[in-house]
Amino acid sequence: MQTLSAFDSRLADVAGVSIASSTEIHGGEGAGLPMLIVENALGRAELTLQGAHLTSFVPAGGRELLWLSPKAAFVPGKAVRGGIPLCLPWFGGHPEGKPAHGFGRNQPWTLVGAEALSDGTTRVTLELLPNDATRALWPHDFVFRLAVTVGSALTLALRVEHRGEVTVPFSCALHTYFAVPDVTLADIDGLDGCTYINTVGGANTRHAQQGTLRLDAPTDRVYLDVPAVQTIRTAQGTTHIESDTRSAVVWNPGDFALNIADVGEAYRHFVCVERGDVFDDALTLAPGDVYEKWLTLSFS
Ligand code: TA6
Repeated sequence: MQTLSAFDSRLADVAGVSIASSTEIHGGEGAGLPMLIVENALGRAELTLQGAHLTSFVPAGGRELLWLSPKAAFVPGKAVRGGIPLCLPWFGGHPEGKPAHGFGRNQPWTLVGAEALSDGTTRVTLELLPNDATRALWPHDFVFRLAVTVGSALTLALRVEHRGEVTVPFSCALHTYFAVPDVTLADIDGLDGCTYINTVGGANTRHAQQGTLRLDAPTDRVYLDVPAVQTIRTAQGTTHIESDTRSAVVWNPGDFALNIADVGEAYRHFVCVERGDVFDDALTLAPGDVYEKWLTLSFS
């Protein structure tokens, strides 16, 4: 299992970021995964070092914004179900049958920075560098970095530096699972007029979104060239999603989830609104290119 080096622990101590195993926090068997807990007067977040994967964010005095499956397993090499998996360096299926959503979410990232900022927020920075497993899937040098800033809002700033020698296709998404009391009663705004690709059951049809989106059946849609802000409104309040990425993917498997071992009936309690650059909004990275995008989540 991945462990925190003495250097990692020192960084965490300096910033008042604590370290725990997923078994201590979420139960389960075995050693679990190492986690960071980032807490200040404005908010609290949890993440696994594996995948630099947020699993919880609660603004002070507020409610949990992220959905974590009650069946989530914290196992090395397997993406945790819920929270914010990072899908990169490709989103969705791979033409050569490589693992869906890339390898970023399955790899052990390293804590490289932790600081308490003057505005009361706390920032931790994690990094992934190439290793044998990534080279087997993607034979290119790179530096992936994720800076996570925890306050009354949660901001994820992703930086991808392509250090390889050839131009490569690149797509990515911050695959956020939002906690909602009932997915069929959540109003999603900020997509009106956008073109979307319906991919349910392997379909690939294009449509235009009209008005507010409500999910009453299995949904898997890629919205292209979206506005910066989307909202999810429920009886509990409104979640705000803001990003400088171009795409938004809206996913809930509905009762298909009964065939997904780590979701099941719990599908009723989340909706994924994922910001990223995917499908028509995907790009290529030339040697030396740097891709930098951010996502901010808040609640009112
Ligand atoms: O983002 C939507 C999606 O690509 C769906 O098609 C669905 O498969 C989902 O992601 C979850 O993928 P995962 O590999 O985490 O089971």
